Amino acid sequence: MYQDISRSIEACAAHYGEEAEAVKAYLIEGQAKALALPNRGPLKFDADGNIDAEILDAYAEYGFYIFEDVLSQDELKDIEADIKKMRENFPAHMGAATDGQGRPALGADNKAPTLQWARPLSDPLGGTDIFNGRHQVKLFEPEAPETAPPAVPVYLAGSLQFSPACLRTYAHPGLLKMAEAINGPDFVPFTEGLFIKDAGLGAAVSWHQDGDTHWDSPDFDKDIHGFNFMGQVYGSTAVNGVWVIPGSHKIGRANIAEMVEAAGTERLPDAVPLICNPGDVVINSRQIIHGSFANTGFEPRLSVNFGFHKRSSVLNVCGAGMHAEATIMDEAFIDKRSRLIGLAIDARRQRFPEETPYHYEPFAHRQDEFKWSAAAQAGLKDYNLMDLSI
Ligand SMILES: O=C(O)CCC(=O)C(=O)O
Ligand SMILES: [Fe+2]
Repeated sequence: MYQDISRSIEACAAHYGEEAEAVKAYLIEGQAKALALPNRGPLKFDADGNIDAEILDAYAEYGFYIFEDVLSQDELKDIEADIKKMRENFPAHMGAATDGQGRPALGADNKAPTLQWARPLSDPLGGTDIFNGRHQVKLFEPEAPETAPPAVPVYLAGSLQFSPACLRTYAHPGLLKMAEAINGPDFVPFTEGLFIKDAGLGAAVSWHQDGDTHWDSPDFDKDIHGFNFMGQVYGSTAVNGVWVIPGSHKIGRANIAEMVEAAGTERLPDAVPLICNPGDVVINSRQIIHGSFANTGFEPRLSVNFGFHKRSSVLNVCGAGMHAEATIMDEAFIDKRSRLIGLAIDARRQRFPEETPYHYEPFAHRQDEFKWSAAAQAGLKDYNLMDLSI
C-alpha cells in the first residue's frame, strides 16, 4: 500500500494550464508503470549471506531497485529527530549567520558546502553551467503560493557531520552488502546529503545523469560512476519523487536536450517515478537519466542520500570538481575519506548492539581504530571537502 496522492496529482496538474490533463495522465500512468516493474522488494540474501542474485539482475537491467522496509522504526525515528534538530538550527533565512533562536546557524562557519537554498518551486540547476552543465534543460517552474518565503532549503551537503542518525544509516549492514556486491569489497565513499522537498515548496532537479569523469573511458561500463542510496524518510511519490528512465544507465552520456525536443515535452515518456514508503531505500545508478519536478503536492519528501564507488573508478583519478575541489585522489586521500565508513560502523554498533556489524574489508585489521564519540563527530567538520567526486 502506498500513499494516496490523488489530491496532489490534481494540485500539481492545476499549475500547468492547458497541459493539466497531460500532466495528470503522465503522473498516473508513470505511477502504474513504476509499480509494474519487477525491481522492488525487501533486501534478500542467499545461503552465504550475499545479496540475492535476482536483485542484482534487476538492478543491472533497470539501473535502480527499491528495497522495501529497510530502515526500522527506531532508525527512522532517530533520523526524524535529527532532522528536526538540524532544521531548528538552519539559518533563519538564506545567508543568515544565525538560526531562528539567534544561535550560530548550522554550517555558518564551515568551509565546505552545507545548506543550499532555492526559490520555491523553481528549477535552480536546469539550463545552467552548474555541475559542468549536466542539467541540460530548464523545467517548468510553477508559481509558488504568495505566502511562500523567498527561498527554501533544498539540499544539505556533508550531512554525516550534522546527523549521527544518518551516519548510522550509512553503515546499514544490508545496504553495505549491496555496495560490496556492486562495487567490490574494497568499495569507497562518494558523497552524502539530504534532498529536502517540502510540500508545496520544494524545488525541481532537472533531468540529468550524475557521472562526469568516465564517460569516454576505455573501461566504461554501467557501474563505473557508482550509485546513490536514497533512504526515504516520508516516502516518495509521482509528484514529489525522483523520476528515472529504466535502463538508461547502460547507454552512455545522453543528449537530454534532444530527447526533450523529440518528445515535445519535458515529461520524458519513458520515465517512471520512484515510489516508496517511509523506510524504503532506493539504489540508483548515477548514470541513469533522472530528475524530479517541483513539489506542488501535499506530501513532503526527504531523501537521505549516500553513494559509493568502485575503488578503481577513483584511485589516482583527478576529481570532477563538482562536490569538492578537483584533486588527484590517491590512496592516502581515499583512506582518510573512508574513515566515515569506519566511524559509521562503530556508531551503529553502539546504537544497535544486537545487530551484526558490516565487515569492511579495507579496515579488516583497523576497525578498532574507529571510535564514535562526540569528539569524533567534531572531527568530521568539513569532511566533505574530500568527497570523491567523479
Ligand atoms: O532527490 C532529487 O530530487 C534529486 C536526486 C539526484 O539527482 C541525485 O541523488 O543524484
Ligand atoms: Fe542526480
